[in-house]
Amino acid sequence: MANSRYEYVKQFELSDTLLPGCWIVIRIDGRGFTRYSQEHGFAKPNDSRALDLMNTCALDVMKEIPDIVFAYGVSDEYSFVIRKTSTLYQRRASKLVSTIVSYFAACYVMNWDTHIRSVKMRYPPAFDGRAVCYPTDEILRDYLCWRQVDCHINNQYNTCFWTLVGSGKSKTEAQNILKGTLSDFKNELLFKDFGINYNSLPAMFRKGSCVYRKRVEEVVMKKKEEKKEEKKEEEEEEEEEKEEEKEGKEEKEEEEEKEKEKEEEDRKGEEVIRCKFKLVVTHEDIIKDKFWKENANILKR
Ligand SMILES: Nc1nc2c(ncn2[C@@H]2O[C@H](COP(=O)(O)OP(=O)(O)OP(=O)(O)O)[C@@H](O)[C@H]2O)c(=O)[nH]1
Ligand SMILES: [Mg+2]
Repeated sequence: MANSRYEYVKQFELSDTLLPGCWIVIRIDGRGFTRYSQEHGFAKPNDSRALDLMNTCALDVMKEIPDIVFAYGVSDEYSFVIRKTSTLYQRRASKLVSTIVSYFAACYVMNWDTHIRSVKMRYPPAFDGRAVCYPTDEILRDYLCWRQVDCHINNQYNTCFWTLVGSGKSKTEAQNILKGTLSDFKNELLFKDFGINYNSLPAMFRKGSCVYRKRVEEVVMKKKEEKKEEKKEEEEEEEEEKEEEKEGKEEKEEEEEKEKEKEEEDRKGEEVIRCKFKLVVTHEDIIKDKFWKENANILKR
């Protein structure tokens, strides 16, 4: 088919293909969520319903795009890690970012009522998004550490800030008390003045949320499966027996069959462990090696 004379405009579309062989992280962030959370009466500094809603949306995104191997969320942001070898949308940044960000926002609206039942959504949420490539596993892990450390610093500050405000201090007074203070001071302030043990606060607030496919072991009773197999086998055996009768086969073969049957009989009721990968949301430390050793499958993909 002949090209139209307007086809030349395609030359203005620049390539935005992301580097091959690198991890791709798409980070999305709620637009103007300081106001959005106020308008919808989110609890300060953390609203479990709003965070659960974000996690549900992240799960939905991961179900839709299997090339995402890990996601980490905190506050109004989520980072989605796409596997190194992915060729999804030919690794075009704009396609990847716009698909993930729009799907996430749509899921946020769709899932709102399940999580935030008592509040009517007053106006549509929006998210921005960006794509960044990380060339090695180590740098990817450092990226995720950066986000989790950020989660800790912000959460500890916000917990102190809102506890002080809740105790009657003005926002300026609370700011001045916390200005330039270190982590230990904040922990002590919470404990000594308010009897709050920071480490006993919900892990979702302190550690953020991880979404990934976890290797889980499932105990399956072999008996159930065997019943189906046995039925099939019995039918096949009957068929074979007819054939053998016809062919006049020797008794030896019949004995072998009986032996086999006996062995299978002995194995009935055995518990068999099957491995499968299940999408989970957890709130754990992703800075230490432990997590990555226990879930080595994530970075292998
Ligand atoms: N009350 C409450 N607010 C939250 C919660 N999670 C996120 N937020 C709000 O969302 C904001 C997220 O920070 P930012 O992304 O830097 O601020 P933003 O207003 O979204 O601004 P832009 O991202 O630049 O558009 C926080 O400052 C909080 O005000 C929550 O669980 N409870
Ligand atoms: Mg934001």
